[in-house]
Amino acid sequence: MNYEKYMKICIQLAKQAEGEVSPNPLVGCVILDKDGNQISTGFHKKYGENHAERDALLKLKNGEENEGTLIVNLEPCSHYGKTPPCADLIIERGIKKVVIGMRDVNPIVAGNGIKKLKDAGIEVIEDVLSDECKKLNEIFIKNMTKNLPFIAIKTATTLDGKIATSSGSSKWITSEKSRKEVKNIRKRYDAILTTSSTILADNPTMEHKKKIILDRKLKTNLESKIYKSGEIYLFNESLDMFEGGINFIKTPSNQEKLDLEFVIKKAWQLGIKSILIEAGGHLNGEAIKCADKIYHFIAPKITCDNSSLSCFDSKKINSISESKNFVFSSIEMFEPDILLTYYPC
Ligand code: AOF
Ligand code: ZN
Repeated sequence: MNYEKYMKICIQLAKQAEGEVSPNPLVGCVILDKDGNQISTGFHKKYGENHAERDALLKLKNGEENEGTLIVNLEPCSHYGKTPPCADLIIERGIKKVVIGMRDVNPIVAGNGIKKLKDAGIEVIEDVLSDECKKLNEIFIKNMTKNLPFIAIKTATTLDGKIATSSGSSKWITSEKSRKEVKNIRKRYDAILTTSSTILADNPTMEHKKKIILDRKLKTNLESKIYKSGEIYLFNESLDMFEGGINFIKTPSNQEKLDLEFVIKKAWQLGIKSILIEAGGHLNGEAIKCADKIYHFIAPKITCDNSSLSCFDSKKINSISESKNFVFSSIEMFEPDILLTYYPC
């Protein structure tokens, strides 16, 4: 039986809820009857609502799932949370085989769902398209295993890695199609993060539900477009208060640079599970140390300008062996640009 085909459907279903389920995982489910015909699908649509398995099973009313197969990208849960355990419902409904993409990394489930199913005599097949399933839930995995938010960086450059000319001209390096895709990427993250330099240079709107702004010396004008919508977390060295709809968060002062680790830990305490950094070369150069993923749009342009601004800008290194290494994950066209996605090694 080609379960990979159905696991791909689970992943596609799960992705429909991107941006809606945090802090929970993205989960999709397919059910086959005993003859292998697809009879139902489901997915986890919104935080607090039915899990994918329950969503798919509850659509079936006449017992046609009896002795059937359930395919799901994450191990079914075994705990009483917002809903009763999915493993119990699967057993109750007489499913004979469960095909899983990856084990749950949530310590309250972690193997217990599989054990419950096996104890009830259900055959369990594990690790079908496990790499794809882990990628789908990379945020959830980082959160559960490290107790920290997932950090992604988005940048848009010319072929020579530049984000603006030396005079600051940057509109527009990438195409409208690329900029539209940025909006889709943003949706996957709880918060976006940017800096005073970016706000002062571009006065961007950056439509998003949560915005983290690094402005140590409070140089930005609170009338800037970015402050007009969303929940604002303004990290600075002088104020610690909530005023005018803005959460001012005081960071340690007398440091050469703003302590990004402090910001990330504080964000975690505030319940932020994932952050998309959209800033300039200096912050990116710092953030690269703690980044989990990079989205890099590249336009087919070359500035040839030796003092134009680079997308990752930090200390000088002497040898290529000191550079940070990455693995490419995907390459997509957003005419005429490309989007390269890569991960630290
Ligand atoms: C989901 N959706 O489809 C599956 C999940 O907060 P609760 O009670 O909804 O439980 C969340 C946990 O349930 C989650 O961390 C994960 O371990 C497990 N499975 N969660 O939100 C789903 N299958
Ligand atoms: Zn569940």
